[in-house]
Amino acid sequence: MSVNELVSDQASLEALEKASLDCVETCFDRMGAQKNQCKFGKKGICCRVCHMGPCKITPKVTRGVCGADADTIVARNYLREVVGGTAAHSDHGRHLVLRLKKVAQGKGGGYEIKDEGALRRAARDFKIDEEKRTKEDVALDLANLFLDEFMRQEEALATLELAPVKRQAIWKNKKVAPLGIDRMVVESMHRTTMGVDHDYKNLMMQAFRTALADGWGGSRIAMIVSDILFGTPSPVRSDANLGILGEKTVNILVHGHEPELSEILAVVSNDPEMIDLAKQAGAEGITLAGICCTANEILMRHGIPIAGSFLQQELAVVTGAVETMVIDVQCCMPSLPEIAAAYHTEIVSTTDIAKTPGATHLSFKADDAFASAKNIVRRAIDNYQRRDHSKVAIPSAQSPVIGGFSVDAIKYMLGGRFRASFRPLNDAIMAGRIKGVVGIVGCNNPKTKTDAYINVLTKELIANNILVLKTGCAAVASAKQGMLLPEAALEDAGAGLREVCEAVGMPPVLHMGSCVDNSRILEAAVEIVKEGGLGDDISQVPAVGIAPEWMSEKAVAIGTYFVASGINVILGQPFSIGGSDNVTGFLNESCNELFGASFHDCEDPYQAVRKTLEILDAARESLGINTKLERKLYDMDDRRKLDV
Ligand code: SF4
Ligand code: MSK
Repeated sequence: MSVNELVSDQASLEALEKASLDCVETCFDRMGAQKNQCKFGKKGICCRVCHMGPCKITPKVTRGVCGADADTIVARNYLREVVGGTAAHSDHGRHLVLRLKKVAQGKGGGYEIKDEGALRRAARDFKIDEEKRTKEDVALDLANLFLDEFMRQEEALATLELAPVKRQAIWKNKKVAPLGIDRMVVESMHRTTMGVDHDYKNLMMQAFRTALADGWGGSRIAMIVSDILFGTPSPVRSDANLGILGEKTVNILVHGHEPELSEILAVVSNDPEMIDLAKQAGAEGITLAGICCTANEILMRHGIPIAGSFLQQELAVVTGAVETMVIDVQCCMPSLPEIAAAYHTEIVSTTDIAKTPGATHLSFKADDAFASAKNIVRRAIDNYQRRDHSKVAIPSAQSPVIGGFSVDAIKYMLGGRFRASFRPLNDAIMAGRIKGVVGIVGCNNPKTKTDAYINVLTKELIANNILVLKTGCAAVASAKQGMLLPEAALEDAGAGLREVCEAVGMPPVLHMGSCVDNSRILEAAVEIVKEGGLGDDISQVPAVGIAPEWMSEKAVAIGTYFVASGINVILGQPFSIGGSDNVTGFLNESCNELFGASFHDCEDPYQAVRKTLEILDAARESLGINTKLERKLYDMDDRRKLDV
């Protein structure tokens, strides 16, 4: 395959060509080497939960040794994927809550409560008395409440109460309201081990229950606590793509997901003492940039540039210009040290739960965060002197980007300081200027040309007057194309969406953050419901979630909690469930009756646009707003009648 068929953007193209010249193998080569990937795995009909197996299901052999059929095996495998995603997001959340607790106890180790307003708002949401109390006292109560969310044995999660009451009732009636997050993960692993739960429907309901513990529990908690500790994001301008690497600066990349270390590195890399050291080493300064979701986290809060997305992690090293790549958890390829060995780059792993052979392990001590961060920066500066300039080729491509659209920031953009609200958005949807809202989320996957589906889809949606919210690597894909700028509205958006974006000065595609920030999309959906005029449950809002190029178990969990929350989800490649018609029918059809939403497979972006329009039109039809109406203002009386 030519490199043009593998990647979309010029920087990746150039780096991939360089990798080939440097005889460096990347995931694109390894994808090719995999040739025909396992058909049984793809269909979800390979079982290895006990050692009478592994068993696979074929037309002639319809049961495993124990008697499990395709339905049981596919449903068990699906639930285990949801568990993997839920565990990843939620463990991230747990680490942040533990940090908040230490900060509240005065043992924060350099961290502090950056957004007291966010803390007090969260406290009020969970009925914690915050008036006339110190922020530390309030933070301690909130941290304890969140820690209890992981441990609850018999009570449903308190965070579910952030959803509209109608949605909460659906979860209760269908018996999918999750108990403690840890309990859900443990119970799901128990139920999918040999000889326990064999009823595919029962297993699928547990998948929804576990995913809800992620979206409304672990991920939501991670997001709330990040905002309290590191600040609630607001719009900030920066740049994206490999071209942000400095020819003459010490380049440090932070890669992974948890923001604790990268937050401190953002400060330390600006420290005059460190910049002086870099100059003494012959560099002009220090460039800190991000890969994957850490990039999204530090872009949103510090305006630090994005070097690239998931499939650019190896390509960044191939530029030969990276002194240090700091990795923590999730989406960090084990191939990195081998690629780094072809250059001078040092891969530094920082968390004891995630070690990679060949990487230098420098255990990050959050209690002494500045010392840990300074040590990393000093090593990078030392390493600059080992850079082989004959091996350096930094692609020039980069695009400006605006990130930082938390729900608070969107409210502010729409209504200004004194009337911050979603009202103008709801009115625009009701009047037909905006057809609906779509969240485009998830990863890249070398099975398809990087970013191609995501970016065609994004352009088509905004041309159809659909406001697009983005997270994760899908957001980075659009950032690299210059689509996360207000100017994009002028060029690509339909007339109605353009009018709204121009009036408030916001892009038609909003960068809302990292993987755990998909819970911000749920928060936005709730705000739309609360604002009134578009139904009293999330399932009534003209909204769709799309994961065009997903690859991770986390995306499976995210899609599952979106559907359980009432948002239809379109997948660019189907889940590994094709071996069971019953499980496929359950996810693609039956769960509509349960949750008012289901999954849809659309292999190409144009099919996805058609499906999105169909779903949005149906939602608008049921709301009675599928014609261009005179603008009707929703008054206070109407709003009071809302049961949300
Ligand atoms: Fe085979 Fe059943 Fe064991 Fe799975 S649980 S590996 S189907 S015997
Ligand atoms: S980093 S999970 S590749 S979005 Fe969150 Fe990107 Fe997907 Fe990882």
